[in-house]
Amino acid sequence: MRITALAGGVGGAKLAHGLAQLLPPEDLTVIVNTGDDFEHLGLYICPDLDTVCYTLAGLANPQTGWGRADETWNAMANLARLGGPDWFNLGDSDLATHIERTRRLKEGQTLSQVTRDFCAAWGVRHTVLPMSDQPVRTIVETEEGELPFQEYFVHRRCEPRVKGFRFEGAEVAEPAPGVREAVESADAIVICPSNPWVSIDPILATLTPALSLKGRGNIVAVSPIIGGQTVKGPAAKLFAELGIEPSALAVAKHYRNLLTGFVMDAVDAELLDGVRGLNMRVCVTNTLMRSLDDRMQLAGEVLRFIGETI
Ligand code: FO1
Repeated sequence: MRITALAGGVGGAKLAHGLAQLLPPEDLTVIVNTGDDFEHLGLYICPDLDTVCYTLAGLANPQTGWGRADETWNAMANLARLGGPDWFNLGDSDLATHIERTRRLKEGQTLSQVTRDFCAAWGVRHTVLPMSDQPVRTIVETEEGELPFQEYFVHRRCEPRVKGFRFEGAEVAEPAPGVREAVESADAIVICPSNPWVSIDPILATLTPALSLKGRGNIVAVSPIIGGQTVKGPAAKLFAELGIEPSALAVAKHYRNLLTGFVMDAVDAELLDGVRGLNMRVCVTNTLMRSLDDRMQLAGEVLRFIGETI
């Protein structure tokens, strides 16, 4: 079964990792959000792309989910001592990724070429594609004005109240090479349990002008909201600030025009009829991914759920 997964940060990376344990490399492509990318300290940083690649490679920091396992922080400590900006934590091993990526991009390579080479070097055998080789930037509209994503997310710790989002460049950016083929040849598209507003919407905004996802057979989303809370990150806070009660049902409604199926946690079973009322099939299972076994169990459930209609 050929699966194309759409993923953002840590939650998305975990499900992609589970899927990668169960599917051969030729049957899984992960399309990753690059709306969080930014230039910092003269380096080109792709947080979600790196989170997905490090996770698939088994190199991710198990505590934070982003950055590298067994990391050291000498460069950051010395940068801080010199009075440099230290609000965005770049470990020594992680820095090598940004330095080499920046060098290659300046030389004229594309982000997808660099990602392919890095995946080969890290032993990632499944295909990981940035959503586009051209810049798309998530801009957070807050009560204090517009903020670039990492400025809002890390520097301001998601404190300013959010009014909306826009994805600068999404209307002109083209899907990266391989994205169209991955979408068109997939038996199903899996929207990973990533933040709908800032991880998945930038991908959808970038892909849809060029290729319509709707009506392409199976499109299944896994809820990142469990019992009204997010496992990690600000999705629940964003829903609340946008005037929507955070819940798995709210996630299903967010994607309602796209989905044929929805996967949500057993603690949300009372929302089942509400989600079914949106005209989609529903799978209720354990969606909390604490261990590798959890990731594989959820990935297995998602594949079984999709298999019921193929
Ligand atoms: N997230 C943080 O909350 N604080 C950080 O200092 C931080 C550093 C960082 C460095 C490299 C990287 O790949 C990711 C990093 N992240 C950090 C995570 C990242 O900013 C967000 O999780 C994503 O952009 C949202 O998906």
